[in-house]
Amino acid sequence: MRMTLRHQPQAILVTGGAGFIGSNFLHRMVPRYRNIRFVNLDKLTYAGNLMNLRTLQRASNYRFVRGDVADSDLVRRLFAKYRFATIVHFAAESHVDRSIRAPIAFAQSNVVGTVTLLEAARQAWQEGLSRNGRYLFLHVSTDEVFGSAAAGAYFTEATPYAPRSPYSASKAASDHFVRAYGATYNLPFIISNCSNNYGPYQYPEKLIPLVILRALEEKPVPVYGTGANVRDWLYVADHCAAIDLMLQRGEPCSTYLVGGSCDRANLDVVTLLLDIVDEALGRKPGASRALITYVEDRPGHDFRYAIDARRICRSLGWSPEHTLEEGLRETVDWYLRNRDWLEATADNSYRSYVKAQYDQA
Ligand code: NAD
Ligand code: TDX
Repeated sequence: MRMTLRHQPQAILVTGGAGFIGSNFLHRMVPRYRNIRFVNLDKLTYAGNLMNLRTLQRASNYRFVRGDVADSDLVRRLFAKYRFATIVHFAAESHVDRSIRAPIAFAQSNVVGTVTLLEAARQAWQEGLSRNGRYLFLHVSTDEVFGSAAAGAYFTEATPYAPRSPYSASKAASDHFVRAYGATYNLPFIISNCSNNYGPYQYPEKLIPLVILRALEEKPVPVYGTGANVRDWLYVADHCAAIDLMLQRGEPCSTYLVGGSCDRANLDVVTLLLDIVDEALGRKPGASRALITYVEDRPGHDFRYAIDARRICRSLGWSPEHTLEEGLRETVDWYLRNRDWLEATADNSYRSYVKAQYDQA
């Protein structure tokens, strides 16, 4: 299929494309936009996995570069070589629990890394910055920058920032830098603040794949606190479709909130997911619910996230195509069909990480 983006770039820099959302995004975009070259810059931290991109390796419009977004020499060289007019910036340390244990890596990758990319873009695009519209820095951020939503309240593009974890503080800082480059240097940007994603290729430290893996292994499924915390769940393919639309016709120098209109208590989501796993494996209905184990709560655990996505729905015609139950069924099905991925990914760091936390309990 030959498709076009508004900016008609010849090459797009995608950062963090070996991670969960980035790899899903590349699976969508590389075959759709064959006239655009996608260059994936990824450091391959514990969360990056080239197995996520196996089927793209031979695509003629795809390149992989291993490297750090905070490496300014490398980023400058890539700009000189490929003359990117668009960046889609996913690369980040993304797990809240890790940010509580070791916050410095979050400041380095999420803040310094983002500023390094902005600076490289500013220098490379200097000549054309007054001609708004030729270039675009699309920054993939999170709803966690808004802190915890009160009961019945929904985040909008006007909600003030109130991050409460080292992870969300680092993402908030990166968002501020992006807007500062827009205001100060006319650098055209779009910020997307999205809610919790789930789906294929998600590293099994995050709730959904963690529950699936623990259920397969018939091991305790850890639920923080009472399981009453609320998240707004979105199937990853729906998030990727939203980013695609932002690239096609998003308004420069603006923000879109993206969410599934699906705010649910963790315990309800875990129970539904375990029931789906039981059904898929032919286990007795409800059998895996017995695995639910309440564990110590996350420090500073944001109670509720909930998105009002009306802006992107109205202005870009986006809406999620998967209900939570459909998305979870597809996800369970994918993990069951891709046991080799799960085994390989889960093998080293994940097992010791989860074991250290839960298996002695
Ligand atoms: P992930 O942890 O699965 O993947 C992150 C990727 O970035 C990995 O491939 C990793 O190797 C790479 N990376 C990390 N630091 C790097 C660096 N310094 N240089 C180059 N590459 C580096 O994360 P994800 O869940 O796919 O999230 C992607 C982006 O989307 C992040 O910016 C995250 O904040 C945001 N986001 C995630 C969610 C979610 O629910 N997962 C929701 C909203 C927003
Ligand atoms: O074992 C667990 N038990 C549990 O009860 C884990 C890992 C999580 N939880 C709870 C904590 C949260 O309330 O489940 C909820 C979801 O947890 P995570 O999957 O760790 O996601 P969250 O902390 O909400 O952040 C995610 O969504 C927003 C991503 O990790 C971020 O990168 C994204 O920005």
